[in-house]
Amino acid sequence: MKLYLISRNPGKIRELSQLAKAYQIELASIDIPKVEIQSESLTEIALYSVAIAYIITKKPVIVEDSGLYIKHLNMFPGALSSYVYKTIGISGILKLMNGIKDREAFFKSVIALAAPTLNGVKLFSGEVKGVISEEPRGFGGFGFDPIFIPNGHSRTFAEMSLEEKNTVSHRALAFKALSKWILENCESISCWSWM
Ligand code: ITT
Repeated sequence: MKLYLISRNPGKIRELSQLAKAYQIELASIDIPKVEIQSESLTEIALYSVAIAYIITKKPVIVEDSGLYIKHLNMFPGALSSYVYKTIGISGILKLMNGIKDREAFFKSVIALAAPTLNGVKLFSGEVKGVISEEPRGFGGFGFDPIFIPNGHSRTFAEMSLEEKNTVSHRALAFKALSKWILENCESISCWSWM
């Protein structure tokens, strides 16, 4: 069974490809623009993105939208994470958090699926709670990984291997929910016909 991923983020593509392999799903990239509406809700963004991608491709497609939510910053940058990373970046976030004791944060991921044999779009999500570190640590991963320490760990996501991050991340939880749903419903949605 094959799914097509629409994303221009190589870090995201690497993680999702490894996850798909583990769940025996063939994941292919498809190079069409990912249209993103402006919204505070990752779910809304993912829903419209996948609907447009499906209209263009008529293939089984997924999009993944994610963001970092920092409690002290009233959940900023949230759905704006990609833009905030490109503008003020990690150093900008650390400046905003300078001297702040409450460093609680979480990552959220929403995966939206559309396919020829599906009635509408299916949505799956995952969250991982953690804290914002005092300084950037590690060189792995992408985006805000060097400043996010998941609860129950002492290292940042950027200090973990891809495999280790994929055992705890928001994206892994959302992908697991997607795979489980496909497996459980494969017969009624003819998932074997997804090519
Ligand atoms: P595509 O839309 O092309 O898939 P993108 O990077 O623009 O790529 P999003 O709109 O979903 O994707 O933005 C997510 C941003 O949130 C991402 O660019 C990072 O800055 C941040 N982010 C999300 N998940 C992350 C993770 O696992 N590790 C580090 N940063 C993450």
